[in-house]
Amino acid sequence: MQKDLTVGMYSLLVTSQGADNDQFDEYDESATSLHGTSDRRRLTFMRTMTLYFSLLINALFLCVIFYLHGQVSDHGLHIYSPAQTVLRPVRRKFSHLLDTNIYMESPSDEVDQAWRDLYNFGISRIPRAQASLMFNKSVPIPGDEENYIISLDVWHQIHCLNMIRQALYPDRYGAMNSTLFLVDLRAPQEMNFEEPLAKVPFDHVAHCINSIRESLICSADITPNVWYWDERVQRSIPSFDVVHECRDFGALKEWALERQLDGEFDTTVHIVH
Ligand SMILES: *[C@@H]1O[C@H](CO)[C@@H](O)[C@H](O)[C@H]1NC(C)=O
Ligand SMILES: CC(=O)N[C@H]1CO[C@H](CO)[C@@H](O)[C@@H]1O
Repeated sequence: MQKDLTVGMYSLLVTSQGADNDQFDEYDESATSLHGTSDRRRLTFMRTMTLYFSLLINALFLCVIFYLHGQVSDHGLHIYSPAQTVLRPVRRKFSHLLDTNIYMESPSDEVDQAWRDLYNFGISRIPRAQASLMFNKSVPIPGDEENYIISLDVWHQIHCLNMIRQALYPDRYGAMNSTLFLVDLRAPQEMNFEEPLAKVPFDHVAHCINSIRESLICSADITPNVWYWDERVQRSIPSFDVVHECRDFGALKEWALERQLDGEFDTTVHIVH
């Protein structure tokens, strides 16, 4: 859209410049036949000046277009998030190839807890005024209709990575792939309460792999990884422990903890809003 506009404005400028020159050529021809060489020189001078002036105007317009275009790119598409007020860029060095941490250890209660601590506060309650600014809308909380339910996608993505991690250890966590949703997506009037709940086939691990894939493609981290010369092995080795520009995860966690929805959310109550 923005690009089309830019190209459109640019071609308009180019076209109008062309039209100016055509007009000038016509005038130049008739002037030459009527007057002498001094007039002709003056005309040549004026023609040159007009050309420079035209180029200058075009250059100025291009600067304005690139400036506006740059502004749009810098600020993204403006999809509102209620957590945007705590976004702070931070520098964060990623792990070295041979580093280890608790999230990489083989499963234990401690490891499970460490993973849960990364996301299990992620269901949030936000005021109606903020909810109304969102691109996609959510629903009010039954019994607390001035507030709406949301969850920042970062918590969902980490939960999904944890699901995939757990799928690697079926002895401890069971077969994650066989997780079926015990929800009935039939309309209430079609429900036959004699029958057990319909099981909707839902492959949680496949969903999570797809979700993380979409998230990575969406955020597309362009931090350059580097190679370094290792004297001992006498070759260049790729390295991932470089500094990235990140979002302040601690600030986002604090944001979510302050707004954590406590208690149950009755999903069967429809509030018309
Ligand atoms: C979010 O908005 C998009 C674009 O209008 C729409 O296609 C999608 O269905 C919406 N999702 C939800 C859950 O409302
Ligand atoms: C590897 C594994 O557990 N696969 C199972 C995933 O779920 C389907 C359907 O429930 C089973 O048929 C697979 O054996």
